[in-house]
Amino acid sequence: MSHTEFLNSDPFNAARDAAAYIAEETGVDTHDVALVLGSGWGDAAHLIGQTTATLSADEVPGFSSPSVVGHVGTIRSVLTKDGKRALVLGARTHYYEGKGVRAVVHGVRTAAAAGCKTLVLTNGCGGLNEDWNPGTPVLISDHINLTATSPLEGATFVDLTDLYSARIRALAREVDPSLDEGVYAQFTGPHYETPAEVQYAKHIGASLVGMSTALEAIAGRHAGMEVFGISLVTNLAAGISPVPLSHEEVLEAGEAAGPRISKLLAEIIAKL
Ligand code: 8IG
Repeated sequence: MSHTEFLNSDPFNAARDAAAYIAEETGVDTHDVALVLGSGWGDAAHLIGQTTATLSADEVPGFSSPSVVGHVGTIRSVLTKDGKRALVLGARTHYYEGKGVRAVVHGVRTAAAAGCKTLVLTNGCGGLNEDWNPGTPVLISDHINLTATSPLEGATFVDLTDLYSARIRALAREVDPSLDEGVYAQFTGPHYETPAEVQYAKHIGASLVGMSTALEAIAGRHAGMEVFGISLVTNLAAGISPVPLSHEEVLEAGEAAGPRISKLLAEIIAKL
């Protein structure tokens, strides 16, 4: 059976299998916190602690290699200074890859099955607030799921009030009081929004636009984890700035943000 067939035959059983494989291969029975690294965040986990094991995602049951360059296909076990075990998922599957929602949330369900009580979701996204220069990290306070789908199937009525932990957002602001908050709208992509779609997102209350996170957050809440989300605004969303941003500028801003977001992540995780 292929990884995809295995995953689709029973997603929760596949997550338990993946967690058992991770426990076996890392030698760590229970992980405490899971970290999903989005674009721009690939190097941000290095200050969290010491990597004790690195697995290639495609060897873990139900996972497949990511198709986007810049999304590292590894799963790492990291030991923090205060003894927490972090599971760092560098292998996000995006909805636009067409592998289905079960594949999108498999990493999150695996993290829950591996024992993680906290889920840290990071992403790179477009910003609607002109004050957010490329390279600005923004806390996610809530989301709008524009994918027209859900990771939950059947009559699974999960409450999403306060989905993004107010407690952990407060911890993040203790680390960096200048952090702003925003509402993240998940579009399906893979195309970016038109300026009209960005205005629509603004009218319905979004201030961040991207192609991930919301579906994973829902699966995380369903699995009983405390969810924290943080975006790196890598560009102003289409039509927000009168001046088109140069790709070079965006990359530079992202690079410049590296040390700040690395330190931020490590300090937030230390406070959990
Ligand atoms: I990086 O402007 C990044 N990812 N949907 N829109 C959407 N996704 C993104 C964007 C953006 N920038």
